[in-house]
Amino acid sequence: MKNLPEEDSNGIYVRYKKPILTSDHIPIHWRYDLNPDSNPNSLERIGYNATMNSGAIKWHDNYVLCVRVEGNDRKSFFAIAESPNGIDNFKFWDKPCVIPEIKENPETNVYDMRLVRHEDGWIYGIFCTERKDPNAPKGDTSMAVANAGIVRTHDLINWERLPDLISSASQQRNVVLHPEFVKGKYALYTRPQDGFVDVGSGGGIGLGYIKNMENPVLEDEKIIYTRQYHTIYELKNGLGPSPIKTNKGWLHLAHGVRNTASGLRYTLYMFMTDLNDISKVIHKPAGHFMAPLGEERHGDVSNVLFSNGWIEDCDGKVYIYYASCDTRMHVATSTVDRLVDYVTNTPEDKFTSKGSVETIIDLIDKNKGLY
Ligand code: M1P
Repeated sequence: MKNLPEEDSNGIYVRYKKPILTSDHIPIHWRYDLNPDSNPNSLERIGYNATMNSGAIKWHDNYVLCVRVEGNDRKSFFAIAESPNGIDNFKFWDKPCVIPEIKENPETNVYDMRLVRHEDGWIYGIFCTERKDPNAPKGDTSMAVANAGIVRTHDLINWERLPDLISSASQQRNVVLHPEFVKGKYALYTRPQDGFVDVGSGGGIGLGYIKNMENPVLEDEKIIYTRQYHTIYELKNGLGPSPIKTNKGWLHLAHGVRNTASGLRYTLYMFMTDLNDISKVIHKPAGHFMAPLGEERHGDVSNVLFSNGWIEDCDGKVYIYYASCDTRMHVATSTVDRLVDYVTNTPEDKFTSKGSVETIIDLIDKNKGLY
C-alpha cells in the first residue's frame, strides 16, 4: 500500500502513517506448504511473530533493510527486505539470510544487526549473539550471555562469519562499527554490561578499537556517553545505527532506557561527536528525539522504540527506520541539515526542574514581540 506522511510534524522529522513491515509481509512460501497433497487443509506450517529492529543500507538505488524476523518459536533471524522508495512496498528477498555459526560455540539466537559499508570495502553486519549462560544455576533456564557477532559480505547473500568480539566486558550489546578507520584501526561503539539485561555498575555507550577484524580484540574501550540520574537514559543506553558524517560532526542516533511503573521505556535520542576526535561528544540535545506514539505504544514489549538503521541519500534526505514495541517496522524522514540543526540548537539538559524552567523562560523572552 502507498504510505503517506503524517500531516503533523515538529519540523525535525516526518513520521509515515503506516508501518512499513509487519509479520504479515512474510512471504506465503515461508509460511505454507503450497502442495495440496501434503497440505490439503491449507494450514499455516510456520508462523512469524514480529518484524523489527532492522539494519539499513542503500543498495543499487533501492532501500534495503536487514530485518530481525522473530518466528512464533521466539527465534530471531535476519532477512533482507527491499523497497524502491524507502517508505513503502518493502518486499522480502526469496529466502532468509544464512548466517554461518561459530562451530565450536554456536549461538541460540541472533538479532539487531547494524549494517555498515566500511571504507575497507566490505559491508559488515554486527549483531547480538545470545547463548545460554553456562554458569546459570541449575533450573535457571533464562540466564544468557550476549556478545557481538560479526559477519561481512559484498552481496548481502553470502556472509562470511568472523570471530565474535573479544572484549574484557562480561557481556556486550549494541555494538556498532564506525564507517571509517581511525588512526588505521577499526573503531567500535560498544555497550559493556555485567548481566544479560542489567548493565551493572558501569554501562553507557563505549568506544574501543580493533586492529584486525579476523582477530577482533577490543582495545582501549572507554565510555563516551554515560548514564545519568533522571534522564531518558538513566537505566541504560546503546547506540543505534552507525553515525552519519556531516560538516559539523558525526550525527548519532541512540536509544535511552528508563524504568517506569509500567516497565522499561525505550526512546530514541541524538547526539553529535567531534570530526577529529570521535570520542568527544560535542552536542547533546535534551530529552528524547522520538518516543512511542499512538499505536506504536502497543506490541509485544510495550513502550519501546528501537532503531538500528538509517539511510542518508545523496540529496541529504535521511530515512530513519525504527521498530515499535519489538513488533513492527516504521519509517520517519528528515534531512541532514534539519538533524544537524536539531542536534546543535536544541537546548541541553540542565538536569533539574529549575534548570528546565530557566531554559523555557529564555526561549519565551527571546520570542518577546513575536507571539
Ligand atoms: O525489548 C526492548 C529491546 O531490548 C533489548 O535492548 P537493549 O539491549 O538495549 O537492552 C534488545 O533485546 C532489543 O532487541 C529490544 O528491542
